Amino acid sequence: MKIERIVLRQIRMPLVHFFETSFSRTYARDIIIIEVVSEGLSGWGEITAGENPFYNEEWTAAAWLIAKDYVAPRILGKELATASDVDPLTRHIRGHNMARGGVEAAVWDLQARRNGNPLWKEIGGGARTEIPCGVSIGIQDTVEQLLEKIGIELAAGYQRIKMKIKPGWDLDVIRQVRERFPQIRLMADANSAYTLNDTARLKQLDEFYLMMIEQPLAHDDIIDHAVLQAQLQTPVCLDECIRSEHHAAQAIRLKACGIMNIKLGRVGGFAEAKRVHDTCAAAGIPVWCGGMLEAGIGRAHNIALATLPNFTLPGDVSASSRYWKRDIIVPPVEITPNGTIAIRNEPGFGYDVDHDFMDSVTVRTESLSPQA
Ligand code: OSB
Ligand code: MG
Repeated sequence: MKIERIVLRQIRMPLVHFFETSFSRTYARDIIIIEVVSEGLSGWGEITAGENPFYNEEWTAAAWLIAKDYVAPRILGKELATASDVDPLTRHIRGHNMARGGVEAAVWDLQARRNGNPLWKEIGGGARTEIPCGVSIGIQDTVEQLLEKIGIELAAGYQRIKMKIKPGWDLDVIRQVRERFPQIRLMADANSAYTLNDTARLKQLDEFYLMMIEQPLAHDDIIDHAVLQAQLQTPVCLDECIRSEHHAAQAIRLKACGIMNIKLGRVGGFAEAKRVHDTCAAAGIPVWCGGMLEAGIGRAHNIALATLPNFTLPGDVSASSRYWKRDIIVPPVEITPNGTIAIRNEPGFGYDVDHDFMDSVTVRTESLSPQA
């Protein structure tokens, strides 16, 4: 497979509701969509970087430059035996996994279409025909608003609730959620808002029998998480600090977590996501698929990823309508009354790109060809 052209496209879409984490509040997303073209077929990917370098070091404007100046030139015009070749060809770019991963995922989608396979099959998934879904609910202006949102998502069928926490929006709020919803599968995501100095406070979480506490400590830390996990009953789940299979193996060796969140972009694409998955599976660490407020293409890639066997816990992949008035794919991603997303059998990522709508929200494009 020879990639003849790569088209970068930036879209801008307002979120239906703002999304607030311990690091920022987002009202609208600027997302880079990747199209890779070969022999009349297109494969599609999405770069999952945020608008600001606050979740990790990547952001839309920088990801555009990395994709254009470093990732694309390393694969354009090369004869690729398989989509697995993209990862080693771009690996010596330090960091910028989301920019690398968006292009890598597009090549997997292209390969799936060439072979007439659904993407989940192409990556070796297919362990389930429906993926279990949870929702991630941001920090709200009031606890009453949070309780109301949780009620709505539970009524829709979602299997677990993740609430964002930070100092000042933690124990008291979780206590009120637990009083109103004593039985639900509940977890909290701190996005690196605490340090080991907060250990006594974090230990108080144990009384709420949470499924897990996600990335309580620094974004680039594994060691302190191991120190914390030894003192908590609540399982620690790692997100930000796991950027590779190597990190996953180190976290497991140090007993830094009981659960891992895998994000396709954060680890640089499907090849590395599968290696993280396999390492966790071998160690008996369950994983789930995280989200980055993706538009439909990234969302569909996450659904394919979550069909690998060790994705046994409900992930953060939920219906398009929770984020967008209209998505860039048709049909939009929907959930069943059981809180699952049914996988699709069409070749590639399984949905159609809504080209007219995507064009209407596009703010810039650039078409790249092999250098002479
Ligand atoms: O930490 O999982 C996270 C969104 C943006 C950045 C980081 C995170 C999140 C989410 C939302 O929790 C997941 C989603 O609904 O896409
Ligand atoms: Mg997280």
